[in-house]
Amino acid sequence: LIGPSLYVPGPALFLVDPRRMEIERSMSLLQLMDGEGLMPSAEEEIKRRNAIDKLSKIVMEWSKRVAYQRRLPGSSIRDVSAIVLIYGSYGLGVHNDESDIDALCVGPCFATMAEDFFIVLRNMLASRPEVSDILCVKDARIPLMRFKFDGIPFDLPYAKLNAISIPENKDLLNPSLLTNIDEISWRSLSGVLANSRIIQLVPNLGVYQSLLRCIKFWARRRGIDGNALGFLGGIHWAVLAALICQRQPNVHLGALVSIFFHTFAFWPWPTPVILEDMPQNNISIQTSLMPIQLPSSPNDYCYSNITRSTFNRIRKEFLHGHTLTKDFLRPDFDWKLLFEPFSYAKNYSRFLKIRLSSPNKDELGDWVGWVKSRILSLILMLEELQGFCDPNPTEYIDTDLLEPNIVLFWGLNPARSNNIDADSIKEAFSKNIFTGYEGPTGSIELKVAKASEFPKTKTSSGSKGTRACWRIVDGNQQRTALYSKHIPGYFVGYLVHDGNAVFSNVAS
Ligand code: 3AT
Ligand code: MN
Ligand code: MN
Repeated sequence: LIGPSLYVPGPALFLVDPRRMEIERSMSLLQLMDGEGLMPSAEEEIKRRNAIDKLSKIVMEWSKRVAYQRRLPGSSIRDVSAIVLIYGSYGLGVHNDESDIDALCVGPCFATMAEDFFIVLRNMLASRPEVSDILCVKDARIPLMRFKFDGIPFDLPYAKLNAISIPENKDLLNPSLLTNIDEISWRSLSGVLANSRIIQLVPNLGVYQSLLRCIKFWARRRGIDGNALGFLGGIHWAVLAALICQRQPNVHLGALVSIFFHTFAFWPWPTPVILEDMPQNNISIQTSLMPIQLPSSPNDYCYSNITRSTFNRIRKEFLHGHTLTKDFLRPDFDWKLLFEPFSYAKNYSRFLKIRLSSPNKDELGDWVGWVKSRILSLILMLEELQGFCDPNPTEYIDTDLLEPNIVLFWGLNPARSNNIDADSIKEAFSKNIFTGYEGPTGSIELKVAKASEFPKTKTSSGSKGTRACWRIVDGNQQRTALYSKHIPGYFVGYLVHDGNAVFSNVAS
């Protein structure tokens, strides 16, 4: 295996029955995780199982309906089938009550993505009372439908196999079925294949699941989870955790966590993280700062959006995690410190506050989804202009605003460089990062905010300090919302309205 040498605990660790201590530490970690609600509740599990069953039935019915529309003979229609395969965190058994369910719809050769999946199946889903908030993400690397089923968020991509009837789960990985598949279907299948490969590669599934749960919890608390904003996503954490389990088959959870941080604190990036060795000449050229092999196609890497800034943030967190866990057998050791939430207010003096709102609740989701798809461009641009830009993956609701809204915060600059102003944001607009939205009205406001304005909780913007003068300009009318308190600073307002976009820069 490529990478740094294996972790060998120093002799000090063996002074007092280290094995018993290790077991004790592992138990206390599991207890802490349990107390944090990281394991799904039995009730929620049943709800999820039911939703998956119902979705499977709908997808099966859909395949028959499409076969009928295609005028397949009745005898063939009997054989036609489509199935749903679960992958992602749910498929690995590391989900909690808040995770989405990643379900792949696998359909027959005649059911097209553009028409049958995105129109026929979409409409079938939309007509069900269990389904809400359907969103079709068509031009992504992996196109998918996103919706809630019985309130549970689903991601549903589509793969088309070269067959009329799709066999149940276990036969699907049969190579003969996986020939002559189009590029997008192949990409969509990769998640399912990656999961089954990981499960084959780890020596003890239960221990692996606990380690991965723990690492994902840590990553969420430290604000470095999520591919969309340039951090590491579920698949990346899954591979990193698998590597540690693979290398240390006989080690308890507590020690694995410590080894995890030791390993990645000193990992010589861009040396790739590889679970399965492949003939070197086959591996594609790595373009990421943190290349991580994709388990389903060992010649490839997990798709990554890591930027210079997120790369540094993640590495700092690995190092911090290592500092906290290297002496995990110490008598006064406490796991709690590891999961302490990252303090944005302490680490940055100013933020970029991005507030998205819509007069109509039903339209907010589309608008937020669209803006988020452009956010990476904004991050890269700000990084270019300012040297770095650290996104915060947590979203907030501004309870002061009457319209449905969502607030995103970015750490802009630590105390050493205080001179970031609205000009860089203005530049973002001049580069048209936020133009081209074709949905209904939505507005976006960007403001450089002070650390004291940073919200304390996820669901409220900490209204005490945040009241400011917001001005929204849409070309024809100016709407100024005045609140009781003023905070000096710059504000750039921007409203997308029927394709007309204007921005203004107001010093309040
Ligand atoms: P969560 O518990 O949902 O946060 P997850 O592992 O389920 O973690 P996602 O829902 O984001 O993560 O993604 C579901 C799967 O989609 C995981 C992986 O098989 C595939 N996938 C996601 N992002 C990538 C990527 N960047 N490269 C390759 N595969 C990916
Ligand atoms: Mn998921
Ligand atoms: Mn997902």
